Amino acid sequence: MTVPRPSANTTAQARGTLLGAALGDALGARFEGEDVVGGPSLVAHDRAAEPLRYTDDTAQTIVLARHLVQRRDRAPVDEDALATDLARAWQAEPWRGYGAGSRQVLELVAAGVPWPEATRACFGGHGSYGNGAAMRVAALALIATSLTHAAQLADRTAKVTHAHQHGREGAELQACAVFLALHSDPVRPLDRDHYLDELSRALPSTSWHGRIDQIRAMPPTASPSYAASLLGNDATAIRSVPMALHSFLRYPDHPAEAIRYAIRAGGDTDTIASMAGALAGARTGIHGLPVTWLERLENADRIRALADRLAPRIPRTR
Ligand code: R7I
Ligand code: MG
Ligand code: MG
Repeated sequence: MTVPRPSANTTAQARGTLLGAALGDALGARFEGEDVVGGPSLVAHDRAAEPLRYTDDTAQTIVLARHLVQRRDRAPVDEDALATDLARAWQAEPWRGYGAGSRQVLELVAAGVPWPEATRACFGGHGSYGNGAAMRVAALALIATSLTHAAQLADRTAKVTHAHQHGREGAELQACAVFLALHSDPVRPLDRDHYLDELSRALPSTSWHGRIDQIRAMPPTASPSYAASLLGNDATAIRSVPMALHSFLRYPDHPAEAIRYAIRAGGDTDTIASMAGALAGARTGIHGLPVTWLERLENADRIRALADRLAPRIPRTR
């Protein structure tokens, strides 16, 4: 098979996607769990010189990106292998701040329990509806050939840790949202209504349509805390992916502003900012990300190298 040569644009966008996700995570990590994040403490953190260390969000994003690179021409997702890869990553770095449900699932998988069984062992047997599957999904958007494909791949990667329908659909929504951002025309202003219409159509489940309508109805000047009061800002998928989407739609051409807005909403700051960063970074490419942040980011070279391996697989749509 001939591997298409990446254009400067696809390389920049692949880098923007993965590094945008990592930057949001690493910047937001310091504030995870705080109700409200004040401007001054965010500015101080933003301008500090210390390294930006990422959390489980990026650790798992890297696992998935590496999985896609390693599988190359084969079916892009192998659920058993992905579950094992995620469990190994958790074993290697259990201190990255994993959610309680994911920790439990990955511990069982590491002990040899098949993932379909392990995922049902938590939260009373119905599985997790946390945002852990959504937060790691960005790389899938780089190789997806359509919105439907993005949603299908997302579901296959989500279910190895998140059995609950909402945990899986959150991943579908985020993968589709990154796909649309990646393939949006960077020269024209993003058409917010059209973008949300496409997302509504892409998701077979109607349980998210109400959330998408809430994003659509959000006043353009909504403060981060007001938006969080309507859309949520916790570690469940249904109360975090919409907030990330809204943060991106506030600043579709300014990843740093989208990330800052998401963090100022408080709550699950690393994860919401990571998802917002992936969305905005996919649209602007790496050139939209602040160099001063990239210089401080842990393992930035490794993440960039993974993006470069996936860039040739971004389908040309324009
Ligand atoms: O989804 P998951 O990996 O969590 C990701 C979060 C992100 O914020 C990361 O940055 C990291 O901090 O963790 O892990 P889960 O524990 O499965 O889900 C996250 C949270 O959602 C849980 O800890 C619960 O608070 C909540 N949750 C549920 N609560 C009640 N019943 C998820 N599923 C349920 C449920 O079924
Ligand atoms: Mg985290
Ligand atoms: Mg988090």
